[in-house]
Amino acid sequence: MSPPQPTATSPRFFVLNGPNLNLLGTREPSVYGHDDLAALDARCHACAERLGMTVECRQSNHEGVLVDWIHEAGRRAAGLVLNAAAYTHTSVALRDALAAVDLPAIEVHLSNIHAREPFRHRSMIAPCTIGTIAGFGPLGYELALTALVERLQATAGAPPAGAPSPRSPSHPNPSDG
Ligand code: DHK
Repeated sequence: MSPPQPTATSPRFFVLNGPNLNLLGTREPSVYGHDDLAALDARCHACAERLGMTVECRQSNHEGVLVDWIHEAGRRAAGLVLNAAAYTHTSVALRDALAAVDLPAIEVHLSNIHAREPFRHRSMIAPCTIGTIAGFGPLGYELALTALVERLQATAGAPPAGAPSPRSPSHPNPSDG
């Protein structure tokens, strides 16, 4: 069975990347890999298309900009993939933004933060997310998008992806309904 094609009413997810991730490809490649941000975004778009969704990918080095984008996701998206990078470990503002919006969110990290320095073991935002995926490089974003689709379908009462006769929620994106 061919995958669903994205349409105007396809679920829209945001993928937000935090500080220093604009330097992917040249930044500590032994930790963060050799793919640059454009390649990561392209991978997310391709994955979204396979899943019958649309995705908006953005990156900022600024905490307040990320806060504004989380608010926007709350109005315009059906789910959020967030790599808050260093702000993961420090930002009450991002945690409060996630708590303020009624949006399923998944925390992603390219590296395995639990195998690194102790200050990376703590996440301020994890309690406000469905879950965390860390240590799988760019694949983690695809895993997160797949998990969000499953969550959306489960919430809408539809069978999980791969099951016969998948249904989409009638108004998948908040601002569309
Ligand atoms: C990215 C960063 O920039 C770090 O500050 C985090 C995260 C880990 C990552 O693995 O994607 O500690």
